[in-house]
Amino acid sequence: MSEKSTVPALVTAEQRQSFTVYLEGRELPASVCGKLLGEAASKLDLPVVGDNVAVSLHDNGEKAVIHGVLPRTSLLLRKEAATGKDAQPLAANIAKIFIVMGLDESYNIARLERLLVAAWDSGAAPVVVLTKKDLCPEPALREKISAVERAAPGVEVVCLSSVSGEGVESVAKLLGGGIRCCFIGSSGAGKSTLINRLSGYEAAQTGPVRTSDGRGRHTTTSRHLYFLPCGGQIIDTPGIREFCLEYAQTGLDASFTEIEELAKECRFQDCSHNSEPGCAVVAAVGKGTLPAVRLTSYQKLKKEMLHHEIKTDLIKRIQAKRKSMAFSRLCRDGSVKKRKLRGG
Ligand SMILES: Nc1nc2c(ncn2[C@@H]2O[C@H](COP(=O)(O)OP(=O)(O)OP(=O)(O)O)[C@@H](O)[C@H]2O)c(=O)[nH]1
Ligand SMILES: [Mg+2]
Ligand SMILES: [Zn+2]
Repeated sequence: MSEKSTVPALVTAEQRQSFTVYLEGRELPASVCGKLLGEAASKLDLPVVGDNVAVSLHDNGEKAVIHGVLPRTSLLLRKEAATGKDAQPLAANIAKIFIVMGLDESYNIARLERLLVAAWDSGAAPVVVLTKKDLCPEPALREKISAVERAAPGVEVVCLSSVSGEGVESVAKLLGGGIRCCFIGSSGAGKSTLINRLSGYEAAQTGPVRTSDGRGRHTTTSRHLYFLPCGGQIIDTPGIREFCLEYAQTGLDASFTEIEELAKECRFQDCSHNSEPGCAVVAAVGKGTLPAVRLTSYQKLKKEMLHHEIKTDLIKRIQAKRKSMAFSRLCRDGSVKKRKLRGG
């Protein structure tokens, strides 16, 4: 059988099992070949938006079949609640992750801290984008920006209004050089509106927030990559309801660099910064050099992470035990059958 000739393409959209790929200046519908589906050990082996893939062309070049995924430079994963299920890949090969948060009801520091951990963990650099500046007058604006800067040490913070256009140019600048980025954030934060503002036309569908509580209506339902006039690429994602942290120690350390730095001075190497003697982190809170809220957030996320690790490990252990029990049953049944065949 002759081997199919393949060409490189970029995955630009994903809807359940079907994809859209970009090659030679146009977008084509694409599916995944049976071999790739069959050999995939988990979702991580299947294509995701931002992936460079090898495709063969069919139906007079109108359809593509994906045969392989090229190695990734970064991968943003969304961990679902600790059900033991695989993490869901959201976007691949991204240089920066823009965490989009509105300065309206969508403003939430605890959620931002959680998204920062996930972003750092992906291998891409996070940027915080505060939208709806037009809805937040001073002095609340200054206070909100300061709290964000405290929660995101060493991370660039951009403040803008997609309605007036103020500050939008700074996002376009960050996309310079044609880099690929991804927008994440809660529903209604203004991710798709900002993409439209950067595109110069209504590329993405947007929807109003609920008047009762300011929450979004989950307007964007699938991931989609947009090519922008500034040369950059943005992957728009649906609003995230929950983002569970699991095995994200690297991301946690990168998000709380000031605590990691202080922890080097703690008397005990495995100090939990609770009540151990000689704890430099607790001492910094006492002196007022580290805000108490930062330590509380760190402890909360760390506790949650450890809890999920234990729970997931427990699920894995139970699954392994079930498998080994099923295997020994199979062996036992096999020997019974053999004995019967031998007339034993
Ligand atoms: N006043 C104001 N409204 C904005 C701004 N950015 C977005 N909005 C409004 O916020 C609402 C939600 O915007 P979307 O862009 O659909 O939000 P999203 O983050 O894409 O939401 P999902 O697709 O549901 O995840 C829309 O009514 C927008 O017009 C802004 O900078 N200022
Ligand atoms: Mg949207
Ligand atoms: Zn300590």
